[in-house]
Amino acid sequence: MTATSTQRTVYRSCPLCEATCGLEIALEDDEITRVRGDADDVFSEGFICPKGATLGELEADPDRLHRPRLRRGDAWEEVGWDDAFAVIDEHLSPILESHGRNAVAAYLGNPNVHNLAGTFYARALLKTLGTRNVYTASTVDQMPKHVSSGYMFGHPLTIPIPDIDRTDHLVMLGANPLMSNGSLCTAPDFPGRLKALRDRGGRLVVVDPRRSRTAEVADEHVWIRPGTDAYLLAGIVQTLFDEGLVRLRDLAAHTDGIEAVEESIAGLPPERVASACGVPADDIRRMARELAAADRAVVYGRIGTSTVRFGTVTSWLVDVVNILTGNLDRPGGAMFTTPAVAAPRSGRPFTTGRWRSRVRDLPEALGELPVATLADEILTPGDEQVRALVTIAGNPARSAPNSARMEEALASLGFMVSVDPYVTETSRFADVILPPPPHLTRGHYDVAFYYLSVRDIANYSPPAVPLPDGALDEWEILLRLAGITAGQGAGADVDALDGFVAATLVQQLTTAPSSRVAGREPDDLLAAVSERRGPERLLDLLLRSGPYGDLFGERDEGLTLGVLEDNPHGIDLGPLKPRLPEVLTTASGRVELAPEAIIGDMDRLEAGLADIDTDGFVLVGRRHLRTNNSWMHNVPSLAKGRDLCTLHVHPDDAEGLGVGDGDDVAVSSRAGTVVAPIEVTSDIMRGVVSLPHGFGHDVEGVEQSVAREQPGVNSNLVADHLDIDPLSGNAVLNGIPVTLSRVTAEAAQEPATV
Ligand SMILES: Nc1nc2c(c(=O)[nH]1)N[C@H]1C(S)=C(S)[C@@H](COP(=O)(O)OP(=O)(O)OC[C@H]3O[C@@H](n4cnc5c(=O)[nH]c(N)nc54)[C@H](O)[C@@H]3O)O[C@H]1N2
Ligand SMILES: Nc1nc2c(c(=O)[nH]1)N[C@H]1C(S)=C(S)[C@@H](COP(=O)(O)OP(=O)(O)OC[C@H]3O[C@@H](n4cnc5c(=O)[nH]c(N)nc54)[C@H](O)[C@@H]3O)O[C@H]1N2
Ligand code: SF4
Ligand SMILES: [Mo]
Repeated sequence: MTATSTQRTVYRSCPLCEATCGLEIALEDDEITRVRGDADDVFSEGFICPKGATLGELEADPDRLHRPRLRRGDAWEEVGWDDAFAVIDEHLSPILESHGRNAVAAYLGNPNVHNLAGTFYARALLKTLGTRNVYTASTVDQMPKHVSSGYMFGHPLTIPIPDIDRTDHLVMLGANPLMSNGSLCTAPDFPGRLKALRDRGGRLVVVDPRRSRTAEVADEHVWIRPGTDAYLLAGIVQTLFDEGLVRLRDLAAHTDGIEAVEESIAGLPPERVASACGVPADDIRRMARELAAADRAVVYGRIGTSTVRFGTVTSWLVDVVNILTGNLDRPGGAMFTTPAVAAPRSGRPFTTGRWRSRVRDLPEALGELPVATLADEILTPGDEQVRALVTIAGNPARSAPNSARMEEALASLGFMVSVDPYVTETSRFADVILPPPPHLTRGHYDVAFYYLSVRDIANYSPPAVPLPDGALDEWEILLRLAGITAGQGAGADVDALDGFVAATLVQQLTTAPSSRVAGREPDDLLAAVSERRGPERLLDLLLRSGPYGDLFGERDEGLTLGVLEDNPHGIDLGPLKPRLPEVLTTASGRVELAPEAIIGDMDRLEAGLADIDTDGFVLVGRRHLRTNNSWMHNVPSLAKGRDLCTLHVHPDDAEGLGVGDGDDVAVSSRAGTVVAPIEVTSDIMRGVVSLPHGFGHDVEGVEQSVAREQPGVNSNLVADHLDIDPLSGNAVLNGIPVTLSRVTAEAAQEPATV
C-alpha cells in the first residue's frame, strides 16, 4: 500500500427502492465521497432522488453496527461471530427440539428483496427452520396483488405492469410515485416518464383522497373516500358492460369467466356506489368511457388499493378493467415482463390456505401467514405457541398494525435474533443482533424488481470495496443460521451449505418442465460456474438458463454474469413483449377472469356498502422523498428540514375541532391512540386525515441518534391487527376509522399512548 489516497469511480444500482437507478459513486480509499445519477445507466439515464444521493452517509453512519451484539441482562456486549452463533445455537436449538419447528417464527422485512442475500438465501433458512410461522412485510403491502395474480394468471409473480412509456391514458389509484418512485412498477425517473406521457398527448388520472404530488401533475385528480376503490372500479366495470364498451380484442381467445364477472358486479352500478366513494356517478361513467375510448389505456393500483379491507378484490378489479378494455398484454396497456433471471416454477396451481394460523385460523398465502397475527401467535399460550423469533431486515414494531401489542409480544419472547445493521424499535428486543456489512461490499442484482419493470433490464453490480476484516457477508450470516436450524451446530460449513443450495437450484433447473435447460446434466451446469460461489454462482446459473441466457454454451452471445460484469451500466433487453398465452400457468391455461375465491368475496363487498360511515374520520398514510419506511431517518441530510411526521387535516375539519397548525391532536381507533401535531391543508379530503408510517423513534433502547432527535410518532399504534383483507391476510393500513380530539396542554403531559 502507498501512502497516497486512491480515487476511483464505480457504477452500481441503488438498493434503496424499487426504481433501481444507476449510481455513479466516487470513492477515495473505499470511502464514498460523492454519489450522482449514472448518466450512462441504460434504464435511469442519470436520474437520482435524495435518498440515493445519501448512500455515502448511510454507509458511513456511526450508529451502524459492525460486530454482533449480545444481550447481557440490560446491557449489550459486542462479541465475535463464532460466539454469537454459539449463543444462538445454545438457545434456539433446545426450543426447536422441545417445542417443535412451529415454536420458532421468522419475519422477513422489505430490504430482503433489495439484496441478493435475502433473495437467494432467506428461503434456504426458512427451509431448514421448517416452521409454518413465516411472516413478511408482504402482508402489510402487496399480498393482495400476489393473490389476485395467482388466481387469474396462475402464479403470484405473474403480475401485469403498467406500460407507462407507451400508454395514452393512465389511471393511477392509491399510488404516489412522485414521492415513492414507484412500486410494482419499476421505472426509474417516474416524474420524467409521466411528463413524457403528457407531452405525447396522453392523459394521467390520479385517484387519491389527497392531492398528492402525483395528483398535482395529473390532468385530472379524482378525490375518493379511502377504502372504496373496489366500488369505483365495480362501477367502471358495470359501465363497460352496460354501455357495450367491453372489447376483449385478442384476449377473447385466452379468457374465461366474463359472464361471471358481469353477474358479480350487477349490484354495484355507479349510481349505487357514488356516495360511498365520494365520486359522482357521472364521473365514474366518464372514467369508463375514457378508458374504453383511449387507444392504449391502463389502470394501475398500489398501496391505497392493497392495504385496505377489500385489497384482493380491488387488485383483481384493476386487472379486470385492463382486460375488458382489451389492454392486457398489449403495448401501452398492462404487460408481463420477461426477466433475465426468473426462478424455476413448479406446475402446481395457485391456491391459498394450505395451512392456517393457530390462533385466528387465518389462511396461509405464498407460504406465509399474515403479520397482523404474529403477536397473537406469540402471546397466546398453547401447543405450538411461538417462543422464539428471527427477524431479518425488518422492523415489525413499526411496520405492522397495533404496534403496542407487537412490542408486548416481542418483549415476551423466550429468544430473539435480529439480522439488522441497527438497534431499531424491533431489534432492541433481540438477544442477539447480527449486522450485515455495508452495501458496497456486496454484489447486487435486482432479481425481484426486474420482474416488475417497465422494460426488461439486466444490471449487475459487483462488490466495490472489500469486506471489512472479520465481517461476514449477509448470505453467510443466513447460511450460518440455516446450519444451526438444520442441527449442524454453530460452526456449520458455509461452503458446503452453499454448495448444497447451488446443487438444489441446478436440480430444479434441469428438471422443471418449463426450463430451457431441462434434461441437461447437472454436473455440467455446476462445472460451468465452478469459479464462483455465493449469490454470484446462483445468479450466473439463473442468467445463463434464462430467456436471454447462453444456455451454457448452446447460444452464442447469450447472457452470463461475465457479460454483465463487462457492462457496468446495464443491458437493456427492450420494451415489454406480448406473452400470452405462454405466461399463463392456470390449470385451464387461460386467464381466469372470475376466480371462485374472489367472486366469493363480492357479497362482502356489496354488504360493506352499508358499513361506510360518511360522517366519521378515516386515517390514511403517505410517503415523502426523504423517507424509506422506518429506517432511513438516521441519515443526517434526509433528517434535515421540516418535521415530516404531521397529521394532515382539512381546514374545515380543523375548524370543527377548534385546532390550528402545530396543535396536538389525539387520533384514536379500537386499537390505540397516537398524538400528533397537525398541519392544516386543503390537499386532503374532508373527513380524512393522513399520518406517515415508520416514525416513533424515541423509545427506550433505539440507537439511532439522528432519528431520535426528530422522532415523530408511530401511526401503527392505531392500525388494528384485527382488520385484514380476508383473502390475502393483508393488514388494513389505509382507511382506518378513527376519532379525533384536541389535546389540551395538561393532557399533553400524559403519555401518548393509552
Ligand atoms: N401504517 C402503515 N404501515 C406500513 C406501510 C404503510 O404504508 N402504512 N407500508 C408497509 C410497507 S409497504 C412495507 S414494505 C413495510 C416495511 O416493513 P419492514 O420491512 O418491517 O420495515 P422497514 O422499515 O423497511 O425496515 C427495514 C429494516 O431492515 C434493516 N436493513 C436495511 N438494509 C438491510 C440489509 O441490507 N440487511 C439487513 N439484514 N437489514 C437491513 C433496517 O435497518 C430496518 O431495520 O411497512 C409497512 N407498514
Ligand atoms: N420516499 C419513499 N419512497 C418509498 C417508500 C418510502 O417509505 N419512502 N417506501 C417504498 C415501499 S416499501 C413501497 S411499498 C412503495 C409504495 O409506493 P406507493 O404505493 O406509491 O405509496 P404511497 O406514496 O404511500 O402512495 C399511496 C397513495 O395512496 C393514497 N391512498 C391512501 N388510501 C387510499 C385509498 O383507499 N384509495 C386511493 N385511491 N388512494 C389511497 C395515499 O394518499 C397516497 O397518496 O414506496 C416505496 N418507496
Ligand atoms: S429513486 Fe429509488 S433507486 Fe432511485 S436513487 Fe432514489 S432511492 Fe435509489
Ligand atoms: Mo412496501
